[in-house]
Amino acid sequence: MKDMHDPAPELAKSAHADRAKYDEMYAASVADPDAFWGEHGKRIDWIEPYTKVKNTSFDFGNVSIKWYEDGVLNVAANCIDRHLATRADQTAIIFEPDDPKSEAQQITYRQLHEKVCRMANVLLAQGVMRGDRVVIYLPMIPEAAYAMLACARIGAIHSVVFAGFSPDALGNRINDSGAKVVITADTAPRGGKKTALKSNTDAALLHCSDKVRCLVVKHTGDQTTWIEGRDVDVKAQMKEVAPDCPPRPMNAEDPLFVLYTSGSTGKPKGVVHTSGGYLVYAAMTHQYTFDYHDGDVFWCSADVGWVTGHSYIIYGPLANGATTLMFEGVPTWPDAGRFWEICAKHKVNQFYTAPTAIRALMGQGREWVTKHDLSSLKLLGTVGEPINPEAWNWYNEVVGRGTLPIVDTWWQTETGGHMITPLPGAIPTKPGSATLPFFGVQPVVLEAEKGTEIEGNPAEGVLAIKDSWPGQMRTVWGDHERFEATYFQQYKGYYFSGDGCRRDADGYYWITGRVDDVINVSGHRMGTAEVESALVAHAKVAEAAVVGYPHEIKGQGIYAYVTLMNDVEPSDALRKELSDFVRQEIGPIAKPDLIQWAPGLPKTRSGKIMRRILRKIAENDYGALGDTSTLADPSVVDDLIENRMNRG
Ligand code: 6R9
Repeated sequence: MKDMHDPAPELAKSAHADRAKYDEMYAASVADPDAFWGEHGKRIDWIEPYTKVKNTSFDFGNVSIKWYEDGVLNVAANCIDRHLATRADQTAIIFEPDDPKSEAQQITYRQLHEKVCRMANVLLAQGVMRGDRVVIYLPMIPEAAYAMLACARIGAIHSVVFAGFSPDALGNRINDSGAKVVITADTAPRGGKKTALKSNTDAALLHCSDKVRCLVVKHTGDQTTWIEGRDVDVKAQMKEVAPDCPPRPMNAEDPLFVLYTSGSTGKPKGVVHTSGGYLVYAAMTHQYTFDYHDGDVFWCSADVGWVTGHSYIIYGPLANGATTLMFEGVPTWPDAGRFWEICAKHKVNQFYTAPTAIRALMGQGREWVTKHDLSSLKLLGTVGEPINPEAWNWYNEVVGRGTLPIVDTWWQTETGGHMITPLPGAIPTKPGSATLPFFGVQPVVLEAEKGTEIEGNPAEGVLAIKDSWPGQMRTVWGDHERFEATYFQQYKGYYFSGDGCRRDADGYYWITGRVDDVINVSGHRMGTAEVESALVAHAKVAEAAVVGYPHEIKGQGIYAYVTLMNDVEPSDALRKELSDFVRQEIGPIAKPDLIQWAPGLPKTRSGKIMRRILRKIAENDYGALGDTSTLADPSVVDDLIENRMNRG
């Protein structure tokens, strides 16, 4: 196993950046951010050019982030209209349906323009105005892209909710964002199974204002309930309205979308991204990190319900005039070769996925990969969680023929785009390291307790960022105080990522995972507090504590310690009942993998649950519990160890 992989010399020559260029651009980006981003902001079209570039403050109590603040643009026009003169007949979106026997669709930029305009006119006809929120609860189908871009076109703010989320989770997001409209589909096929999105939406809307309209994409044609006056057949309406809709001029700092993500406290927070800086950053990272060139076919296998889908299926690629692939299905259905079959079929050039998918496919054997012609592939990428070196090496050897560059991209919903990542023609990679910062990004390693910057290498601590970049989130929807408290309070003057990290002797960054109460299940963020509050909402549960534990495929699994009400008998049937309950409250990804009955939880005298201890027991590492002397009742720990669920 090699620990350093150099960029191929041919690639260094043809890539957007080689090492010298990276060094030069990086140095310029941090020496004079105004000049650097002033120049690179020109990569998109402005209706009125900006005269100011950066206006940002990380001072706790006065955090304010503005980029290009007097510029005027339209994001949808940047992703569609400006390409029409040169690439109207080029494919913008390739749609690969769940069922491999159904035909793929190629949607050109001209067709995309018409669909988005029609969808925008449908929204306008429903009374959606600039600044209104639209919740999108759709499968991975072209209509999801049309809906997002239609919102951008008319200045509405979209909030995409992952189709795997439950009615409750959907309802909470509709209410928190104050959405006027929700766009859904009849049913969503995925891996050969169907999710009843419309009936989930019906259930969610029972808890929302009766003014919320429900736009339904008839995707499978399955029968659904229909409420006259509230439900609208989107495809039928799209045929009725005009095929053109002028893009609305928007300020650079007008919100483009709100995306809910888990944090360390109970309620998911609405991460707000605005128009100008976000688009510049998504487009620039897409071009440089993936070394995207005109004519390439780019595939990001994420769901549009996650930030990765926003930035690297929709906004980054389309702003660059790329051909972007949308896949409705899953990597293992009908068989473990599906990803590679699609790469071969559509001659994919750059492929971007998550370590959890790689680990799941690794176990199925290399024939599923090698029987497909993957010669079109030029680059591989990963995102979502730290990639273990075994998975990196398998990806490299089996999929990448030992020669393709792998970009391990560290970033977050909050950051809008890649933050720490190798550039493929410039930076030698090491399996498991996200390597070096993107242009304009100034990472620092802080000493966790004191919050002081650790200078020199190697260093280990928590990862923070010293100054703003254009793709940074601006606020938490409706709660700027929470924004400041979450990211700027603990370490004054920095953006705190919530991740731990180490910087090695070469200055390379290695992300070690979350240091807060967030677990990363298959690359999806789950707040332990969210799962806990779902559990305690069950009538038989008195108390619950949730932690992560190492899981072979998912990266982290969900381990729940549950204290039952006095008169309740524990049983396996009750375990299943509680799991199903969490699934119903939040969605399948939040379902606990292991539930341990806990007669008591380890608490300090002030009543704080000592999660450190619970984590150790869940990791089956109970020999090293550390100091337990502050526990109110140390004997509960012995019981927990004896009845631990993970003995692997
Ligand atoms: C884009 C995305 C963010 C959290 C982040 C970190 C983990 C993402 C990673 C990674 C190690 C990588 N994470 N990429 N850890 N290496 N390349 O995933 O956004 O869903 O908000 O999650 O994911 O812990 O803090 P999001």
